[in-house]
Amino acid sequence: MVSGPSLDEAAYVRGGATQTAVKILVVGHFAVGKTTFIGAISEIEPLSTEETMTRAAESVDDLKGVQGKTTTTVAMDFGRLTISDRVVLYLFGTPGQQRFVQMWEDMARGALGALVLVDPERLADSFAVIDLIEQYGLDYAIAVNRFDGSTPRDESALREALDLLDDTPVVTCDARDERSSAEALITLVRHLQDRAH
Ligand SMILES: Nc1nc2c(ncn2[C@@H]2O[C@H](COP(=O)(O)OP(=O)(O)O)[C@@H](O)[C@H]2O)c(=O)[nH]1
Ligand SMILES: [Mg+2]
Repeated sequence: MVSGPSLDEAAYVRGGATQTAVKILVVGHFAVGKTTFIGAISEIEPLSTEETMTRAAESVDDLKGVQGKTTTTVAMDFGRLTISDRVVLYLFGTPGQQRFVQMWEDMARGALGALVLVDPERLADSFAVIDLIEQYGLDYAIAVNRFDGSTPRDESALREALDLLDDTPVVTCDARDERSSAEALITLVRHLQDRAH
């Protein structure tokens, strides 16, 4: 288990003002929208290590119901979002497939928390990633990426299916939309601040 820094410990001075750099993981299973999410909100050109899927990966990654998805993140996405004068988020998109489990060791280090993207139509696919989050002791919030045509699921059913604690925030977002994605991250940061106090 990795114990993360507190918000205050991450403070540094930039341009004469004290800013707090906060490392946040954006995690989720294959094709849940991590690259889309970071691309929608990053104020720097997002760094993405997408690579055309190899045939080998095709047999591992479940492509059912995900048409037109021909790339997968082999390592991670990286982006930055300033949410206030004081707080800058550094976002690391981290794949949730079990075969990336070794990467988590590095990614979780120094992370304050994680936003878990969830597809309401493929809830069972999120079990593995939530297990990883809990294994690394990261605080998290759930962002339900509402794909077109997906039926809105009631929150209590989703909480039960994912076996969430009562105080774990659940928000809905559209990973393509800057505003709703930023709101999901702000919900996470508030939750992390609450837990720190
Ligand atoms: N309709 C719709 N498509 C989405 C949404 N989020 C992601 N996608 C699409 O779903 C596919 C997988 O998204 P991607 O960001 O690559 O997933 P990742 O594997 O988690 O990085 C891509 O073709 C996206 O364009 C969404 O909110 N609505
Ligand atoms: Mg990706």
